[in-house]
Amino acid sequence: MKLTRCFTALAVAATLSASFSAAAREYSVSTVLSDAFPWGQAAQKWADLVEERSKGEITLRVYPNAQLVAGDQTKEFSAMRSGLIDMAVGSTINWSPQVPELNLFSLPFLMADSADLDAITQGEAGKQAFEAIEKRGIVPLAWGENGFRELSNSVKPIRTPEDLSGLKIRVVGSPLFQDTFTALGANPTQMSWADAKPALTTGAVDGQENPLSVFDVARVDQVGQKHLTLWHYMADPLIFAVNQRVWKQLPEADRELLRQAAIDAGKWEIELSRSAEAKRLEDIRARGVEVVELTEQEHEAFVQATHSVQQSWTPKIGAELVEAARSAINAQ
Ligand code: X2X
Repeated sequence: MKLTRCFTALAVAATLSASFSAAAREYSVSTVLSDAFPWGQAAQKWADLVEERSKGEITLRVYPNAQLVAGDQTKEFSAMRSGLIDMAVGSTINWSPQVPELNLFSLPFLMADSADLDAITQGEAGKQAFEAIEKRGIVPLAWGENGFRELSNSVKPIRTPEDLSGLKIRVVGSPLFQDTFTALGANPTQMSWADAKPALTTGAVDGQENPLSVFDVARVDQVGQKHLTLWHYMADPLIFAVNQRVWKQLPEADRELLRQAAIDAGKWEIELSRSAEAKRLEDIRARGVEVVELTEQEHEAFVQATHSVQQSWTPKIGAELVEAARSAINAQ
């Protein structure tokens, strides 16, 4: 009798723990852009690799369009920290309100090209950026990429900071962008990506800034954005990351699996994204968008006009981190 009861109790416990672990095997992954974009594809690749390598034991379910935070992309990091979201593939821009160090990547004209970006993410500065994320309760695993952000508008070709004067430009909700576009004489307006396209359609704003992949896939040309200036003023890397409590509950082998899959998905997506740029630009031109390529001198005028932003934001980001990034760039 006693033995039977004991057996029953054990069986119940076993069933409970099996169903608990089965339920705990699905995790939510937040992204801002869907798998029509490299960003969403990065998250899906992560999910596919994890599914395959765990033999179906771990499922990452991707929720695009910042839907887990009702479209408010700058709340994604907090939602992940509080456990409302298990994991995310997020942009440094969207997480920078909670992790000021991530504004590093938004400093105008700090990085000239992909080599500069890689020098930062793959070196000491990248390590410091990851430590800053970790300190705030999130475990960063790997880098991906949204891309170098270019400037578009519906009014006129932009070749000089003066051309931007008074133009209403939609920017993401990080205060640094407010400062950059104010320094350029524009009239910046913060709004989420969900609100950006309607605002461009109605003409509530004149312009926006996003990587070529976003301009191309979202068909930003169709909402009147006929002028595109290639100024490469900054690039936002993506970061694959996990809530700390979720991470701590995982067995070591699963952590390793998740981390390696994120690293592999990130590398895959960065390559995919970069190799598609030339064709995207060609397609954008073919749709009748007037593309402005700046001369070195014209480019330099934008660098000078935003110099004050580099200075005022360096202490907020951390002088040591900015210095590490600059030496990584210079050491190439
Ligand atoms: O909102 C944007 O511009 C986007 C999609 O690029 C980001 O989430 C940073």
